[in-house]
Amino acid sequence: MSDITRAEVCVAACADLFAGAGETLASPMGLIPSLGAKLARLTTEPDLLLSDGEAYLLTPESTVEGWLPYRKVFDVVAHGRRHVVMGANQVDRFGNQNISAIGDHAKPTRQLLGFRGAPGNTINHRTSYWVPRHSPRVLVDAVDVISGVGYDHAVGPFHDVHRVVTNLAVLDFDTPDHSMRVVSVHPGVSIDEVQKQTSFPLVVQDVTETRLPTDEELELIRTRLDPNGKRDKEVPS
Ligand code: F8G
Repeated sequence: MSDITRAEVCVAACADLFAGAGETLASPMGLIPSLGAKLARLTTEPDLLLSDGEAYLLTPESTVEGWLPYRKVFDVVAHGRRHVVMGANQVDRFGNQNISAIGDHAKPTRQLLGFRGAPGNTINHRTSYWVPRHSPRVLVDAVDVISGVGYDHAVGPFHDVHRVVTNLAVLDFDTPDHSMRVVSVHPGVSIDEVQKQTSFPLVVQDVTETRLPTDEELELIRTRLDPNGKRDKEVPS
């Protein structure tokens, strides 16, 4: 088991995001969250629906199994049986996410993707984030612009920012004031390192080590889901 890579640990951590999801639409953005959603579907969550982000529902091996055009995605967002895993240029201690702009709103230094589906996602259904390079630039005290809504601006009963999975750790907001907490650090990573790469003080209590993928999961990742090892480009070991 000593050859298990950091990328594979991250894929299993992303699969665990969907634990108990049942018949839910998974909308993972980026390679590692997509591998995680497919892995969950092949193991613990056989009813998980996998969107290609355009018009189809796909099996883990990319066979078309359903038709889900954009307009229907909005219906599912509003209905709430969806779990999106978005990226983030910035995420702050209360789970606000920024994919819109960097710097002063009146005169940003960088224009990014825009708000996209982030506001609607975060007020309607479960949302998690994937951060492939955990650093103080991404894990910021307060985001420059709020795209995805965090707990200090939470509106309505369906707001549910679940977890942040990074290349170093798994974090959540299960604290009295919903500030970010370390759930687990990946094997070989220290809590000090996670804190050093984060711009705000993290809640640290009962931290465990992120689990390793099982033999079955490793076999699926290596032979069926990502035989060419693209995962190692997103998260080098
Ligand atoms: C920074 C920082 C930083 C970046 N601090 N500088 C600089 C300082 C960097 C570069 C420059 C660019 C339902 C739904 C939808 C839909 C549905 C509805 C969604 C219809 C679909 C379409 C729609 C949202 C989905 C994601 C995002 C996934 C990633 C990216 C990224 C990188 C965000 C992390 N902190 N950061 N800079 N989308 N993408 O030095 O400077 O800025 O930097 O759900 O859409 O509309 O709704 O972003 O930026 O989840 O995760 O990978 O833009 O590529 O290149 O890093 O080099 O130019 O000098 P990026 P990047 P320079 S849901």
